[in-house]
Amino acid sequence: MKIRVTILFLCLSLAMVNAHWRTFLKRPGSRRRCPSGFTLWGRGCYRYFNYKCTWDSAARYCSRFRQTRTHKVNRAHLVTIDSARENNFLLNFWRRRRGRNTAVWIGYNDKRHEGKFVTQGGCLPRYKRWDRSEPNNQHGEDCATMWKTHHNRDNGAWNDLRCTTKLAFICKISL
Ligand SMILES: [Ca+2]
Ligand SMILES: [Ca+2]
Repeated sequence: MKIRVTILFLCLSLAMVNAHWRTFLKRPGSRRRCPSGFTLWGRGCYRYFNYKCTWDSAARYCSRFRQTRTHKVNRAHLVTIDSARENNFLLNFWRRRRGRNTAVWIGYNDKRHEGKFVTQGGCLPRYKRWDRSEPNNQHGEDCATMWKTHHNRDNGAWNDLRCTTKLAFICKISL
């Protein structure tokens, strides 16, 4: 009888510790943190850089940032966009920071296979938001931007541009 009571007591104690720990993990900021200067949204950290860079330089610049958690390092990359919701978030994020800039680098290029846009790591995009008649590879355009034109009315659509164009960019750390 004594042993049964002890086991029951131990189980109850473990359940309480477990519940407490789960509540702690769910607290805002306790689980997902972004490095200084980055904004947390969903499962990502985002930062806008108003340095005018080629696509390659922007990608290299992003990779210097990282977020370290126990046993895991998440490195930053040029922003990738996985859903219409994220594209919309990013459009508003960019609007608040862009000043007079009308295009910003995002993390896709078709340098290896014309017309097949992939991320820095070579993955296919999970979502696309190309503007009408884009990507058009005009004069060898291989790198993706989000852009603002009179025609698209600043709706977050994407356009390919020459990778050597110098633009501001957005880095993302996927959490
Ligand atoms: Ca191209
Ligand atoms: Ca284009």
